[in-house]
Amino acid sequence: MSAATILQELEAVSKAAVDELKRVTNEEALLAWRTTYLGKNAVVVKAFSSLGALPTDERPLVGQGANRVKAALESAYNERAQALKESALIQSLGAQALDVTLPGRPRNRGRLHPDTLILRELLQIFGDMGFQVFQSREVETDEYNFQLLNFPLGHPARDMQDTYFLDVPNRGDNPLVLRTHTSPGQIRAMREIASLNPSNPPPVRVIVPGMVFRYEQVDVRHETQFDQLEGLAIGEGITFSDLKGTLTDMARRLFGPSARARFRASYFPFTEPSAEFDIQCFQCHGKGCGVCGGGWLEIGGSGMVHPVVLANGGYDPARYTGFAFGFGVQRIAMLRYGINDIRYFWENDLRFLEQF
Ligand code: FA5
Repeated sequence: MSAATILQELEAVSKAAVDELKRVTNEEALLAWRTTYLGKNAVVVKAFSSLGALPTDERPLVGQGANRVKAALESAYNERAQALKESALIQSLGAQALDVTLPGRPRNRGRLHPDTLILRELLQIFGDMGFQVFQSREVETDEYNFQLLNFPLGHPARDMQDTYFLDVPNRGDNPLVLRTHTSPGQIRAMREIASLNPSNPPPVRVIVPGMVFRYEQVDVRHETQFDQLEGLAIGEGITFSDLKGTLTDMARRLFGPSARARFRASYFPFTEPSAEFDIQCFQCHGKGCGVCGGGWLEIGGSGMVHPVVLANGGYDPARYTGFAFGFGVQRIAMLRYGINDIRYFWENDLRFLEQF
């Protein structure tokens, strides 16, 4: 075969190979293509072995031509192999994986529950005033939940807090209950602190946060399970003014200097005198609406610790006085964040939770 024929054949094969390569869409066909056009029987490989039969002066021409075609075919092969690899990757990831114009997918970030947020704020406020956190138990005895707080057996004031009793037999007049309020923590804190020095008990300044339970009709303001924050200060010379000053300061720090708060005479067996503590409603500003009823939202009860309770806690009522308060934490969060229904707190609806 002459050099001219070999070169023509190389050109034709090269063109056919490149055309065919365009139609190769999978790895198997690609390998077959490689065997045909670059394998040991390929035209380009044979062109090299035919060099010896050519006249010496034609060999460089054919050698260079064969090298050029071989390099072009190898480069076309590599390019196609890479393209096939990429399209396989795209398919395995899904077509949109490479749509660089799509906005990023935001990651869901955890956040604190409004209850936790408000509780932390309250702990900070009372911590600044020198109150320490005291943790009390959720399952209580009737004795601590009621009797030591001056609710004797059969006392009508027990009806103020509908109670969940635990079905534990043989407990007589002292059944186990889910605590209906955090006030039993008053007795437990007093007894623990008094026991440090029974003849000269140290002053008390504690707050008791925690879940409480009541068998109640659920509505916008009432849940069967909610948080309270109890406060207790015992010492010599503590008066009702200290209570007012403490709670008024708390209200200003929580709701701002223009917040309106009021004390309203009330009754609790374990405080005397007693007062409810109300904050003006965020929704109607005192006019009265579906959230508050009468323009004010009750956030807690308070009063001077009853002498019987002081004595039950190990403090001589002739020497010591004290004040106590107990707030509904969700009620405070409702006011602080403008939440108009207490049921949102435990529904776990992300549309609610994501707002905090
Ligand atoms: C008490 O529980 C008293 N232990 C408070 C107290 C402590 C008075 C110390 C004096 C001294 P009361 O039942 O009013 O009081 O509840 C206190 C607060 O808990 C209420 O003002 C309200 O903010 C909240 N609360 C009461 N019931 C519910 C309920 N079902 N759901 C949500 N919050 C409630």
